[in-house]
Amino acid sequence: MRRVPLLVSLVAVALLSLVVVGRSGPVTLAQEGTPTTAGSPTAEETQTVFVRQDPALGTILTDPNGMTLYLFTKDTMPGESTCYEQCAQAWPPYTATEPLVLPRGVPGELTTISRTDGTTQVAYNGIPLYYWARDQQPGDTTGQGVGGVWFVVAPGAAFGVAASPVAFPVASPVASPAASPVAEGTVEVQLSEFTVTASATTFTVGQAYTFTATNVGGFPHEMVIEQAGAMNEPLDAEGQAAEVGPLDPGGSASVSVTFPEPGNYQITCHVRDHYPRGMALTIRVVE
Ligand SMILES: [Cu+2]
Repeated sequence: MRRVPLLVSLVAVALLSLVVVGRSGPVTLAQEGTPTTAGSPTAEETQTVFVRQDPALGTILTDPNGMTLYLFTKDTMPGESTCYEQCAQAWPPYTATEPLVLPRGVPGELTTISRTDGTTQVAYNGIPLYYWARDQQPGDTTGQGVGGVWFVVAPGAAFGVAASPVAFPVASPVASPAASPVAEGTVEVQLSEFTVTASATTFTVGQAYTFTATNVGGFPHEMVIEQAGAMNEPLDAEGQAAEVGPLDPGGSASVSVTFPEPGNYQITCHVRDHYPRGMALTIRVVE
């Protein structure tokens, strides 16, 4: 009589253990890499540079807020900056403190440069990284080509390699056309490892669009539509969050969005560390 409840509880404990084990090691997550430890800062917050898809320029490096980072072709020694005083006012060095972390899967290394004012500038593969003072929002790339010596930086870029036209070693499977404003209608979004592409990237304020996301990759992905540089703060879409998913591979879902004001927005996936790894496509909304 007494042994029955004991057996039952043992079985219950065994089942509970199975559930816990099953939760800690789903196959899809294990294949993708080390899971983020609960309670630690999220992977999105611990990367020094982020990878972003720009409709016109392709895959580029930004700071964690989504502000574009540039290289200066007059920096001729790896790991040394020649941009000071007036130059550094227009092109502020990207400074950060250790530890410097590259998103997983992004080739190369980050190092530091000790500037003469004591600040620490970040270099990628020896390339000193800068902001452009006239970029106002995350996703702006107005510094590209200025003076013929300032250019965005692609993941995998090597020091001293001609930067224009920009080559993108981490290529998107499908190019995102830099479209003019589109009419009201459906926008096809493709999610994969680790890019977001869309059939249109320029939109009009106040128009209703239906964004249909399809997961063409091999891992679960979601689609979040938000202000450029936001960290998983979806827009309001008719009283609901402008997000769908996570979608299993092959899955598809839609959300309707009306952009409230002009500016830069982004289509992202915030599953795990997909956002800093490149699942962020800048889109632009105009009057
Ligand atoms: Cu994803």
